Amino acid sequence: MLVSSKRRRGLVKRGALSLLIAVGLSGCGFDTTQSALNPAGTVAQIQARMITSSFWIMMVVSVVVFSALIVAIIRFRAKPGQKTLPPQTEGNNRIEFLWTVTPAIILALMMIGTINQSFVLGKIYPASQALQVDVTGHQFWWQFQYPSANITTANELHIPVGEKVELILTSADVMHSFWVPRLGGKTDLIPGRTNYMWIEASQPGIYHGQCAEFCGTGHADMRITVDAEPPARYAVWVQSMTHPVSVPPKSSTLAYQGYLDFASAGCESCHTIGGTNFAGAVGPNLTDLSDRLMIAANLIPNTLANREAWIHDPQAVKPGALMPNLHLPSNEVTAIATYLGTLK
Ligand SMILES: [Cu+2]
Repeated sequence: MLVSSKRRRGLVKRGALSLLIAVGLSGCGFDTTQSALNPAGTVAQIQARMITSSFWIMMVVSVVVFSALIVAIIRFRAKPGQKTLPPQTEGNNRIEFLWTVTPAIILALMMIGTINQSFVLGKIYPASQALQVDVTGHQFWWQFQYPSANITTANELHIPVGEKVELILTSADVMHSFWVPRLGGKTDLIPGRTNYMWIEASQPGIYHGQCAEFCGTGHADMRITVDAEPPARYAVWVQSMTHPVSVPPKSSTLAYQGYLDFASAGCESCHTIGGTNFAGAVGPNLTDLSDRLMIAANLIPNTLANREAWIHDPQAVKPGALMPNLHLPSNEVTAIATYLGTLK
């Protein structure tokens, strides 16, 4: 059938468009902010190298196998009029030997590489060799504690660039999994058990991650931000966490009112704020909150309006959030949100 060139062009265009939509729908994008193939740290680099080298070895194997298959299909297909079977070669010792030994050698080489790297990645670094951070998974947020500096924070992990960080992982409730793809693979946080993983950022930046083990309604909104900073900036952060400015002066009327409301509304029974006597241990530690980029486990930017929305009705912002709706009047909500914005 003849197809006019106009019609052909139309078909090509429609075909290209369908392909584009198919790629889009399959989630196949070019966003590499959470890609294990875009490593930004030693561990992730080792893992990405293992992924790509196995991929290319398998590609070579596939090309060889499929080429042989295609050649066999074309060259040895039945000729027209051919009635008898071609010469049968089963039991050819040389070929049997070759296709048993070759894959065994390839797999053995890959196994040696993998086992070798498993020891590198599985090493547990003591405090003398790496910054230690205790990570506790909660429904649905992350707690980070730095025993050496006596710091507790939530959801945003600060680390110095170029330094090994040993993460000591456990859970306060159900299973979670710590996953920041550009810094390293996943490790589970299991109640009653301690797991270890180390990371080392090779360049400063903000690295995103999320819980990778279904842990309840808020699982998809249980996000992690890692802020990898040059050592001098990291030291400034440590300083601000260990010397927090947490009680607003009485002259800053609204913030001071928020400070009072924080206690009277009962927020302090769940939250700690360093530098005050608010010492609740159920919810995230809010010390230095104004320095955080995001709130609600990195779900929404840390703005006054978002803090108000969150305090006003946490479940509306993040379904499944365990912070109760205290039904506070809006003037109290605004005062508390303003106060939280002053925590440095
Ligand atoms: Cu989780």
